[in-house]
Parts: sequence; structure tokens; C-alpha cells
Amino acid sequence: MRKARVELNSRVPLTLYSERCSRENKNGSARKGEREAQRERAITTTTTTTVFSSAFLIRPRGCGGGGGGGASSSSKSRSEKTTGGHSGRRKQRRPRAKSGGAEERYSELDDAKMAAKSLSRGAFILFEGVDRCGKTTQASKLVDSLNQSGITSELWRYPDRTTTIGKMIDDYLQCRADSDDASMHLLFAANRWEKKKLMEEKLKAGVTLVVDRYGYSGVAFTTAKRLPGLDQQWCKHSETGLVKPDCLMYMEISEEAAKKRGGFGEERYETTEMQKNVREVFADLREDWWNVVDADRTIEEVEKDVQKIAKEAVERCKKGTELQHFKPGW
Ligand code: NYM
Ligand code: MG
Repeated sequence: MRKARVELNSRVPLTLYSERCSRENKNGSARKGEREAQRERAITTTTTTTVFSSAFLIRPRGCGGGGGGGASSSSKSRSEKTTGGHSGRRKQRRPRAKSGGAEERYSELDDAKMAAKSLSRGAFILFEGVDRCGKTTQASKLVDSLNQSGITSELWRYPDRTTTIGKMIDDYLQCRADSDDASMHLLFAANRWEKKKLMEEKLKAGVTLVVDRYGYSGVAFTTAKRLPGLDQQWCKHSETGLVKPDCLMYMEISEEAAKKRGGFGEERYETTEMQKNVREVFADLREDWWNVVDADRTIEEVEKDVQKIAKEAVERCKKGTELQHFKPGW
């Protein structure tokens, strides 16, 4: 059993725990040994690796002797992370059990429940699509409705034109400046990287982020230029390691419906040819977990679907799930 635990989370100095356990069991009473067995049974009822190891690490007493004695800095930081140690989250305390037996067993189950709760966070909900698909309208409507129903949410959009990098992107999009295509791609990505930490902090603090465009647009628009060397794989590289959305709404609009919504603006990329290519790359990027929303319909009809999908994602993240990041090659 102990060996299995080490395999599950090798970063955690569990040897400390097991050594101490065996010492106590040798010197201590048989009852103490039985209590340990009860703890193990209670904790192993949790299924995920993370919940498992978190339940272990946040225990303030017992074998761990106050939850800190001899623990390495790596285990400390992990413990802080899973117990909501960063700003904006309240530290969770486990109720004290007075004696062994049933009461003790329940308290260990509380540990496991609390560990799951500590992974509770806000959802990262992303809107993607070609220009004029209505994602900006739907994203802002969604934020309003989530906030009204008590779900703390913020609207983010990329490019974020307020930062120094964002201002360079804005100049490029507005055709006030020209630049190399590869360097522009990397600037769009850098604009996401510069907000990665804040994004993680907000999500872990329980804030739901509704994001208008992200790395998928980055890959779609650069690949759509059909330039040698700037293929999908190359474009994906600069996104690797960024936070992956929990929910993606791809706003699918037909060329006819998009045309009816008025002509394109003055920005770079707002041409029929470019939009056609972007649409093709998005179709190529599409994965099973995406929510493809029929955006040809009225605002109200689309809104109804969007809200249902979003609320499910919010619930899922509230129950507790770890943040995902883009893996190499995705
Ligand atoms: N765009 C957006 C990119 O080319 N790369 C990116 O990484 C992102 C996020 O910026 N035509 C393009 C797509 C859009 C343009 O976005 C401005 P918006 O949402 O139209 O303001
Ligand atoms: Mg646009």
C-alpha cells in the first residue's frame, strides 16, 4: 500500500510518513496501528491521485506530527496549493476528532472531502470562431448572466490590447505598423503568456473566466496565411504550457449568415479569402470535446444553448478539478 502511494506521487516525501508510521506502530499501542489502518481505508476511498495525495498532506496531526515536521519545501508548496494557500482563498480547517473509532474514521473522510473541495475553482470558458460569428456578444451576455446568478465571472479577450504587447498587436491589426508574420504570431502568444499567472490565480480563486478568443485563434489565423514554415505544428508550439480551457464554444456561422451581419471592418485579416482559410483551419483543429454552437440563429436562441453549456462547465469546476495545460503538440 505504501509503495503504491510513492508511485502515485513521487514528488511527495512519503518515506518520512511511512518511517514515522512504522516507528510509532512498533513503540505505540496496537490501537494506534488499527487507527492507521482505518485512516488508510478512509483515504483510499478517494479515486483521483491528486485528491489522494492532498488528503494525505493536509492532515494536521497523526503520523505527520503536526503536518510539517521534516517535510521538504516541495511538499510544503504542494500542500499550500491544494489547501488554497494562495491569495484570495480561505485556508480550510479540518474539525478535530476527540478520540479514535468511528469519529476518527469520519474525520479522515472529511480530509478526503476537503481535499476535493480544495480543487474547486472557477471555469475557463472560451469562445472561438471566425470574425462576425457573434462570440463577443455571447461572451458578454454570458458574463452578465453568470454574475447575476451569483457566479463570479470576468470577461477577458485576446488580443488584450491594453498591455504593451497588446498595443503593438493593435498597431499591426489596425495597419499602423507592419511586421514579420512569425514575430507577430509570437507576439499574440506572448500576449497570452503575460497573463498566464493572473489567469491561474483567478481560476484557483474561484473566478470563472469567459474568454473571447485564445490560442486556437492564434493557430487558425497564422496558419490561414499559408506561409512556408508557419504550419499548424509550428504555430501550436508557442501555446504549449498555457492554460487549457475547460469548455470551448465554437461559434459556427455560415458564410451567408456572416455576410448578412454587415461588411468587414478595416482591420487586417478581415477579408473574405482570409476568413475562408481561417474557417478551414478551425475545422481541422476541432476536437470531440468542443461544443459546436450553431451561430446562424438569433442571439436569444444561441444564448440559451451557451448558458446551458457554460453552467455545466461551471458546476464541474466547482466540484473540483485540476487546471489543464496545453501539452506538447497538444
Ligand atoms: N488574432 C487573434 C490573431 O491573429 N491571433 C491571435 O492569437 C488572436 C487572439 O486578431 N481578426 C486575430 C483575429 C482577429 C483579430 O480579434 C482581432 P477580435 O476578436 O476581432 O478583436
Ligand atoms: Mg474581429
